[in-house]
Amino acid sequence: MTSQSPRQAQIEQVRDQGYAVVPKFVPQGELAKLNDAARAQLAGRAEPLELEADLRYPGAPSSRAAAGGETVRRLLDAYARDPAFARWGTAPAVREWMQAYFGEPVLMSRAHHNCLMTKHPLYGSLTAWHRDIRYWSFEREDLVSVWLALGEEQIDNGALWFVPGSHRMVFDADRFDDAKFLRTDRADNAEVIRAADSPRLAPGDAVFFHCNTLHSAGKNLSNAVKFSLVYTYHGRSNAPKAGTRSASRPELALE
Ligand SMILES: O=C(O)CCC(=O)C(=O)O
Repeated sequence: MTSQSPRQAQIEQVRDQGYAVVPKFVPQGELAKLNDAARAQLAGRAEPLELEADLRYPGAPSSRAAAGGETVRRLLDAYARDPAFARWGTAPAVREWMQAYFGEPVLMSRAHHNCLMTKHPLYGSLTAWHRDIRYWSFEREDLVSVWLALGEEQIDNGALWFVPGSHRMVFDADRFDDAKFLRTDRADNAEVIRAADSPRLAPGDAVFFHCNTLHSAGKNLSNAVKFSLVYTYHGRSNAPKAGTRSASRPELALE
């Protein structure tokens, strides 16, 4: 019997559970560069930015004029912001993982995620239960994101929660609200969420997760900003639908 490589085991876990944590995915030296770039980018506040006040998820300021109204949630287009971010998004380790998962050449979407997420202690919001496919329009619902923890991520500073196996569950449309968040007023949804887990991430750990995996995240109750770099990939045969936001930006082929 041949034993499975660590990467193949991670891929099987994403197929089966919808997500997999890969410890120490980024070497220490590169992680330090990513952290430096992240802090410089937040201080520089170059557009395009998404502010907490724009989305107004629970815990966010009510407007840009309110206290904390300028709090950044996402620094968009991470790929173009800094060479360290671009290097990570197209790193051989990411490309090889994705090619092994999709079984074909892969592309990175620059229209979705492709961001540095910041979660701030005071005005950082919580994100309710959802599937990322709500953002996207592709031929097939088969995309995988990589969430890279630049620092510690745990329940107290707003880490992600996942429902194992939820990417394979079939839900009627009325299980979700108009914004495609899982409705919290339903006992059947509460039952699904009961199985959720929040993996603790160390700096440099990555979580790979499928676009249909139900996930959420809490508020940041610590006193430090949490930084995470997030990119999404798909196989070459799975094209974005013409005329949708998913097709609005040229994609990046990982060669
Ligand atoms: O950090 C968070 O609040 C969760 C973000 C998230 O789930 C998303 O952007 O899809």
